[in-house]
Amino acid sequence: MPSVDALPHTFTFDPDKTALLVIDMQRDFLLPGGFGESLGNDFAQLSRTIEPLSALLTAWRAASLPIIHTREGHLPDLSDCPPSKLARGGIGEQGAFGRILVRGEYGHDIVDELAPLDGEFVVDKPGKGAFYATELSDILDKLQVQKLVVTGVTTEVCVHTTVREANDRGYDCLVLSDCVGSYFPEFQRVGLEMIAAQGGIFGWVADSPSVIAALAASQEQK
Ligand code: TIU
Repeated sequence: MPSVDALPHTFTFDPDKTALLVIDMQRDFLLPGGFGESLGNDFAQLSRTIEPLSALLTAWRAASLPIIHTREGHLPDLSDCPPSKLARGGIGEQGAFGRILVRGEYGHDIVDELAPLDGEFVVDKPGKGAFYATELSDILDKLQVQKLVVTGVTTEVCVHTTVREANDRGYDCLVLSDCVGSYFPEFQRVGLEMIAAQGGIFGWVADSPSVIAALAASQEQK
């Protein structure tokens, strides 16, 4: 069984029971001029994840393992956006790439480099967590998945919310440090530390080359 050097200790996974989760790699968060930058954030802190994530997707696809992409966003009439979220501004307003975080708009979709392929799941979520008001739980049940390799943005917001809930739901989560990003370097560092602290309180942390190597080794043994 593939095993990965991770914090706080080795992460072992059965590829047939493991899915790759790619959280919110959307233009509105990652591109210059997008929602993220309009909030005063440094988008480059996120865009550095695209290259390693692209390599990981290539390896994951070569192994024919399940891939689930998520997108944060709302219906055009914003009826699925809680008033409290709407009141904080941005959502639904006109941005550089269309209405911000509205489904169907250019900015809401995933960056070209990581575009989902046919057969991959795309889960639209109105919240920060990927389970709230989505079909993610049903997808994982059908796939008989027990472990998740988690990537995407941002580390301390949508990645954390999702991993914390996945952990409560009984999934072991491996978060890849080079494939998750925060606009704030300090939050990135501490966000990763929080996951693996206290003996892996809600997950494991490793990097993508370690996972790619483990996958390649397991393919060779087949
Ligand atoms: N996907 C996600 O993390 N949504 C956010 O709004 N993150 C921020 O850090 N703003």
